[in-house]
Amino acid sequence: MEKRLQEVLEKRFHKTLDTCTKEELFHALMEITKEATGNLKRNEGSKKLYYISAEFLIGKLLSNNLINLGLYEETEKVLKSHGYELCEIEELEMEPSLGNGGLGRLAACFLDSIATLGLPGDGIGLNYHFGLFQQKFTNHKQQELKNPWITKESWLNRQSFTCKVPFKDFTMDGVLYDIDVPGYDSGCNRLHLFDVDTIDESIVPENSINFNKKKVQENLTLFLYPDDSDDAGRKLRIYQQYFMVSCGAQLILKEMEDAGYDLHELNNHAVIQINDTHPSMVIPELIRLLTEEKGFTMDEAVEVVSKTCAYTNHTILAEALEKWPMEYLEEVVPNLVPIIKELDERVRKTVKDESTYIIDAQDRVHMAHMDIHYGFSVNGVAALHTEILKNSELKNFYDLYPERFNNKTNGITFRRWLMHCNPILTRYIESLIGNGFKKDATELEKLLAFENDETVLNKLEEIKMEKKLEFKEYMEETQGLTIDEHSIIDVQVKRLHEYKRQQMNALYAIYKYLDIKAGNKPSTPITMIFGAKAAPAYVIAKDIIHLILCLQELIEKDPEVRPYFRVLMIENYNVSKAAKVIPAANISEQISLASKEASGTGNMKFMLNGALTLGTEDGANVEIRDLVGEENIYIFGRKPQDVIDLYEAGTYSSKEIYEEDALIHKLVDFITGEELLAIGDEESLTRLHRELIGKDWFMTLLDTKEYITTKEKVYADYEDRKTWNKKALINIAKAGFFSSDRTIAQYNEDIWKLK
Ligand code: GPK
Repeated sequence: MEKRLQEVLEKRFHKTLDTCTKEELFHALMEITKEATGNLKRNEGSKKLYYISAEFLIGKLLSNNLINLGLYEETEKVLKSHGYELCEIEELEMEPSLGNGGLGRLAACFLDSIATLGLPGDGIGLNYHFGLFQQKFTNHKQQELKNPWITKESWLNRQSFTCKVPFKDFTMDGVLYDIDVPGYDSGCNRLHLFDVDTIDESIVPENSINFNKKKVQENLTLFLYPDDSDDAGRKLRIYQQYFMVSCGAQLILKEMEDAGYDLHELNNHAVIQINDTHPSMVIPELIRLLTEEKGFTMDEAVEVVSKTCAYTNHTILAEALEKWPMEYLEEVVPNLVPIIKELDERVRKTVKDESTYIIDAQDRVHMAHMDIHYGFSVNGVAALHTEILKNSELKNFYDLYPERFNNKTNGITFRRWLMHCNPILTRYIESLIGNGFKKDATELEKLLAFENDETVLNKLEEIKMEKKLEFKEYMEETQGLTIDEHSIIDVQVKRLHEYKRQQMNALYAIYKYLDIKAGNKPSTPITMIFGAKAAPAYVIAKDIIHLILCLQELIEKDPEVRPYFRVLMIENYNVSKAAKVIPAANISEQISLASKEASGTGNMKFMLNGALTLGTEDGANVEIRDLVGEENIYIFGRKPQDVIDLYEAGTYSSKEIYEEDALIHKLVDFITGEELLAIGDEESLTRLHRELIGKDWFMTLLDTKEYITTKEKVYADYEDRKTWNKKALINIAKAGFFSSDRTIAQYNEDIWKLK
């Protein structure tokens, strides 16, 4: 590595390792890493997976690629001997922001594991120039800025493949950029990101994310639609989706033909995993291409496509299940309309249950319905989630096709979420149980042998302290906030959504503030950390951010409270920041309304890094509890079935709770009390107050009391550090199940069947 680095630095900059700047070193390292990845052998086989997704939240790649190539430690040593830290150099990389949250990050973890398991499988998506917006806090509010992440030199490699995508009024030329995806000690796959050359970045002004939505040729791949819940700006989204699937379908068919396969046997050589409904139009698009260009009859095309496509559902929230008005499709993709109608007709001929039709009585096209009728597999992302799909949300489909339904509990790549973000913990684990866990995560269970070993438990605590100090330094540099490393670090980081109930955590903060004001000082100081972006059009979500930032301000300025209790919000929470805060956390907040969080994956990252979960019986929290045991997790709140029944009965009234419970009344009213009104915006705080009392669709007040008691218990338990450390060790030891290598092995075993 040293020799190669010197060569590249000399050739490109006429510098050496001792005279170059950090930027030059970064560029040289990137070039070498790209070259090494490009030299890896491609994973191959007679059948190939295409993972098609509107989002791939890959994060920075330099360190992770070095890890996967087996070059990380050597590089670190070489740099150190010349006075550099690799972690400083990696800061220079821009973070690609090609995803919103969990769904996009999952796709990125999956790519890593697919390559690592040596399976031939490529990602297909879009090359958004500004990706997801960048978040700034001004006047205690979220402000959105564009995020230009693509630099002159990047991981993107332009390819010669091009294709034509026919819209109603014009045709667009798709071009392709690839990013190499090296497996850990394995071969390499690719992430295919489609783009258009006519994009005009200059139509977006500085300091905003506004642009003319009508000029599709110029704006198509500018932004990732910054919304994973509601649906404004819809037509552009249909343009994006169709562009993605048409380019993807054309690439797939070309690769199949180039390999010499008969397209009538497409399903023997390709499998397409549809990541949520955003890529669903790949089904009618493939049928269109096969019938219009490849001489297939409709029957033949429908049959082979149905045997090739599989669908993953990531939510039961109705507003996130896409339903496009037929009118829009007619305006944007008229080519697909007759095919979608034909697919719907075929369902109507054989199925009585109208609730499963693709086109409903209001002439809306239900994308998930199309996926289920014309795919061979439907999976949920955690055991509980899949059960809810089968028994309630998608029951009518389960009755029709029980054999298609299966569960694939999510996972995370341990390369990024342990080896990269927590090298000291990784090295320590290795010293205890050897390095087998890096290839087989279940070997982490060997740590259980040390659950009563005080030296080991103390060392775990020391490592946590070291990660807290690193995080402290980072927060100081980036936001000028000085964290107390001796405090208990209690973290809720994830997209801002009412169902995730950051507002309940904020009510706890109010409770604690008032309690300290009343003279009850916690024995160990508490630092509550939030990090969250809200969809720009999601008003209440932004009000919740406002509330948290106002609380932060109130407490930071209060010398009576600040030494004991603080509320801090990480600005522009993203993958890189996740990798910094998660290893520093003691408590992992997973407090969604039971039944609403399909899985969660942050919960897995925290546990792997030795934080204890404070959570509801929701998503993968249930599986975490089953693995670690009741005594090593803090579960509270209404159970999923109770919540489902409450919605069914329609009897939940937050107003009743507010009026009958004096404590809750006081906490909620604090939102519009004089302290916060002196800091924040009256309109925003009043709207949130009104929402919590008048609607509270995600039942915050239902669980607030039990949340407060449980959290008090967690903080009290932290005082017995030995027991706490033992719980942390058990969490790490049991995290192996949540490796995405396991998840991907199961996808392959049950769905993809690649060799
Ligand atoms: C689910 F439907 C969606 C969506 O649009 N975006 C998104 O990030 C998440 N998700 C779920 O909310 C998580 O529970 C889950 O772990 C994640 O997808 C990955 O499956």
